[in-house]
Amino acid sequence: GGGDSAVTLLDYGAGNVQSIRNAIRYLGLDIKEVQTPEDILNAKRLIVPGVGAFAAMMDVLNRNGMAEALHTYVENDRPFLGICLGLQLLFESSEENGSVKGLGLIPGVVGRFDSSGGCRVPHIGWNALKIKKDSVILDDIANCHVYFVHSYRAVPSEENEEWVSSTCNYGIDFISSIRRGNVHAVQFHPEKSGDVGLSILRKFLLPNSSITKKPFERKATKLAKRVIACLDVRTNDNGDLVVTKGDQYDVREQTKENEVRNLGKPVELAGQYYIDGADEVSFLNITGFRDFPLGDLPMLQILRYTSENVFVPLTVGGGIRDFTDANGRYYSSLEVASEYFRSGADKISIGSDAVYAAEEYIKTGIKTGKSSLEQISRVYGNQAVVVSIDPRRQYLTSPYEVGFKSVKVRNLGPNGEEYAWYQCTVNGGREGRPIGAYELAKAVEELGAGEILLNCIDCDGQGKGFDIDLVKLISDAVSIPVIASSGAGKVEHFSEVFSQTNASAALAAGIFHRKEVPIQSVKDHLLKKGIEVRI
Ligand code: 1PR
Repeated sequence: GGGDSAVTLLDYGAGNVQSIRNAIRYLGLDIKEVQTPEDILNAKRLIVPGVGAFAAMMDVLNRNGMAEALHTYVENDRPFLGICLGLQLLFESSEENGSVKGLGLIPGVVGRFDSSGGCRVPHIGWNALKIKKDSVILDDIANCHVYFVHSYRAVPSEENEEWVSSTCNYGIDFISSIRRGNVHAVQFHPEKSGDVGLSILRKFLLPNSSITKKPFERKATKLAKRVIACLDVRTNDNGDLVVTKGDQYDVREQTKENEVRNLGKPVELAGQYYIDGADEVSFLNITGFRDFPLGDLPMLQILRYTSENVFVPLTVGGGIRDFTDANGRYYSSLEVASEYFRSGADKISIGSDAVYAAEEYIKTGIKTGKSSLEQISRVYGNQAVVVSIDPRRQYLTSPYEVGFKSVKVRNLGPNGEEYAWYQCTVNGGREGRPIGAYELAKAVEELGAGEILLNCIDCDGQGKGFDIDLVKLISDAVSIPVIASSGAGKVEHFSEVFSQTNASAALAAGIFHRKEVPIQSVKDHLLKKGIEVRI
């Protein structure tokens, strides 16, 4: 493409740039990819997205002369929109990887959020903006939630005051957007912020467009609790990829044919959940442990199609590990993850392989840097790596019966047991491992996980509520966000998990697939209970 309807995009080879591409195309514009520094200087409008690590980005930009071109472009007040790292690079330096120099256009140093004050790091989720000045692209989105995912931030000061157009509070007030003249940058992800985000992008990309929309009427004040829709995907016996849903991980019907339960088509359902107000959509390729996901091209195809129309974060899991195919070709887990990111995933989720990595780490006390978890988080950042835990409750009469962390349970076991530990499993719950959910959670946090997706085999598909004992145990053990999963049956289960534990998000599958409880009614209920959610 070219001409006036083209926007220039700088892809320096890290993170999920696919999401921003999809949003630009959705708004009807062509994308011109930056190949040389001249492409930057000649751009009519330039977008610099950013997910990944600061040092890796600056390294690439400095080596190929792009940093200098960017400096000139911004200094000349040309139309610019930086996103996330694309905002951070304008500052003097970042502490992300030691101390690394940025472009130095805005006074200030990008530092890490402090988790000691009770805020979980990374800052993941939908938070509210405090608009500081007229910023054109943010006009009419005051009081809206927008999606953040980052561990580093710049803070407002007297020196950078003239740049700051909005701040956001997460433990401290940090800079959520800047604007001076034609130069804009945002710390959040407009491409993942639903209709609000698309409206921000539209204002930057199509400043003269005459689409007048009525302003959003919302009441955001702080980080919202997230409601996530999960799609367990697998091939059925006819070879079609379907959304399925198990009872305690058994996804087959209790009929003579014993067929895999089919609850719908993945792309269609994900699109519907986005429209219904899901804050995030997760795909779990539940047979990924035995089928190689890159051989499973339909899964990549599902991601591609879904991400074209779904502008909230997409997570994909299943089968992320090193693999050697039938021809002896070796694929690293990093290659598998990269393929998922390229196809439109914003986060990847690791199950079985993280259990092995944690066991090894606990045994040796050494971080080898070689596990899939460590490798992927080093390249894509912690915030892009979720660890999915599949624990099974094991009752105990005494907490000293095992060497794993146990809890006093609210509901006694079948033989009146008062305690339980939560045994981790691999391969979709098929094999129990000698490690507890508590030990695993702490180990994977140290190895670089940015978030925990906490399932519970006992509760899965039962509709009797989340396992509060388990969610409390894990969300109190780590300082990364925890997603409570398994067992949601009615709206009250969501307020229960948010009021009784420190979960940051709650995930459900069956009730949404069977249309028993609409996402909107979950949110209405949470609002009524005084729990902030994104509307
Ligand atoms: O081990 O890295 O290949 O990842 C496999 C992934 O697939 C893991 O995230 C694992 O949780 C998931 N998985 C494997 N087998 C199953 C199964 O059901 N047989 N599904 C499975 C996990 C749990 C949630 C479910 C919630 C909510 N399903 O995804 O959506 O329990 O359900 P509900 O609201 O209906 O109760 P790897």
